[in-house]
Amino acid sequence: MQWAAHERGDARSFRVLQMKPDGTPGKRVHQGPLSAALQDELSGDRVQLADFSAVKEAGRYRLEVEHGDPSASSLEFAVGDDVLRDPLRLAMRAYYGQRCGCEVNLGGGYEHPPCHLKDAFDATSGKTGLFQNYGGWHDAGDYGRYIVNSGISTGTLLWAWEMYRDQLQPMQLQIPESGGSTPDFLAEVRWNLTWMQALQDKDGGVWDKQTSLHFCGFIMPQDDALVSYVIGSGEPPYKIATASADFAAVMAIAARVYREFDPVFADACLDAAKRAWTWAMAHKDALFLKNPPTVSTGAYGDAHDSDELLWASAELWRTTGDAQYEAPVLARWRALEKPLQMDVPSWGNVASMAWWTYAMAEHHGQLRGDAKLVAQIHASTIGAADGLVKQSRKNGYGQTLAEADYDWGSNGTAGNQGLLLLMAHRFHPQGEYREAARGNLHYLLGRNCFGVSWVTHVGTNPFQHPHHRPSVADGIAAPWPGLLSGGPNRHPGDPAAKTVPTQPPMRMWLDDWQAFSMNEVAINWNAPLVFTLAGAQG
Ligand code: 9MR
Ligand code: ZN
Repeated sequence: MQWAAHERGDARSFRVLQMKPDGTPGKRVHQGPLSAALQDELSGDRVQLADFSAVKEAGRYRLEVEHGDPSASSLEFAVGDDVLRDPLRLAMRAYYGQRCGCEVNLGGGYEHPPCHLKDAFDATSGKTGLFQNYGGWHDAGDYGRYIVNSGISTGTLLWAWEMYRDQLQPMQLQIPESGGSTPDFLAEVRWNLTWMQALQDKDGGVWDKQTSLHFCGFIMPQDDALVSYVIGSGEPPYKIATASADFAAVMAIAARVYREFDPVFADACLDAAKRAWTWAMAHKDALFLKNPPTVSTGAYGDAHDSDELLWASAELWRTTGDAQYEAPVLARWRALEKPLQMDVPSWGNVASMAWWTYAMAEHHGQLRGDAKLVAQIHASTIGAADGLVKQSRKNGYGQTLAEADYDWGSNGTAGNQGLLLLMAHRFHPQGEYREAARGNLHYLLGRNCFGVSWVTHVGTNPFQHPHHRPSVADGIAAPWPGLLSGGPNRHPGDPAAKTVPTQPPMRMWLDDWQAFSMNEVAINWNAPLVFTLAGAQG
């Protein structure tokens, strides 16, 4: 582990002090030289590195730099094998805090009664009348629920289960289902899956979202009297190919994961997945590019559904082994004009999720896929991961983000780069990929130019003012726990964010609840955080 110190002038050495139980610094346990200073372009800071990986004894420490008088000192930090365990639990439990349609009680006053119980079909869905569908997770700082974003979020979490079950199965989340026969982690994810299932029409197609027509004010969810409408494209066939394909992918994963706990539910998931896939394949032109004129909640507009269809096909094939689902994957691969390339996943681009699930598909413990394609997936993943590792070496703070990554939700990108690195680690465990993924966690949890932890209630100096309605409206000073800030954005997208003067990209952040393009929280950013926290351990 390293500590990046940004100091006024260059210093030569540092020391690590162990904190005493009374919170004062105790004995010096380590000292060493600081690296030569480097100019970090992403923050504008002059950075020196302190390598204290020799400090292995669990405990709380502080780092001091000889720097004239008085000597400069870091915030307190913890060393230990289990330092990521509580952050993992909090980041996952945050989904319970996002639940819609039921009573939520996280303790400490973070609670609300059931919310958003008035539901109806909007004309854009092609139907009219009432609609009873409570549930799901509030997407972000708003109370909308969106299939596309639910797709990548629940998909990422279920992958975390498939890959890091040892970390996740023992986790106690203190949710209403705790103590039942399904592990807490899966019970929480099922809450959102059940909501998603209700957005599937009888013909197999899936609507875009269930939200009010406009965002409500900064009020508690139970005080939001707006009707939650099922919203579609506003023109036939009303349902959406991207949403339907993401839905199919997630339900196909769920069919694998829940089978041992609830085969009836697993069967329902598989059936829903197949019907959504068939609908999406037959309606590739049914896109949701922007909101219909009557609606102004989040759009998650996406002009390309080929990546979602690829993901749905690959997951269904992995679950069933049925060649009809493999065929589109092989066809897409053979039609590629350039070598296969692994992008960092995002809500709008899930192509690499498709390739990775293809490469992980097993049958009786044997890899099932075309050996040549699997080899190409491995190689291109390693290539992309090598690029990230190289970038992290250039950065003073050791994260893998480059300048272009400092967009809306850059902290989510840091999480998804962690996911890519952990895929590389799976394909090539000898590499440094897991260490680079850990580097992104250090960055998110405090090793950044603000010395701030971007996860609420985690670390010595967590951020305080997320764009998150319950955190603002509940009358409690501290925000709801376990939520990841969207993070720095070099393209400020709201009036509060626009008050930040133009600076190096990492500095384009503000701990202000109004700055939604920099400091909102979202289920698709917490999911790769959970994944990376789970995969970085062990
Ligand atoms: O995460 C989304 C980001 O990629 C987009 O640039 C941005 C603007 O369209 O929207 C983000 O998603 C928001 C969604 O539309 C509504 N709920 C809050 C989401 C996070 O800010
Ligand atoms: Zn709600």
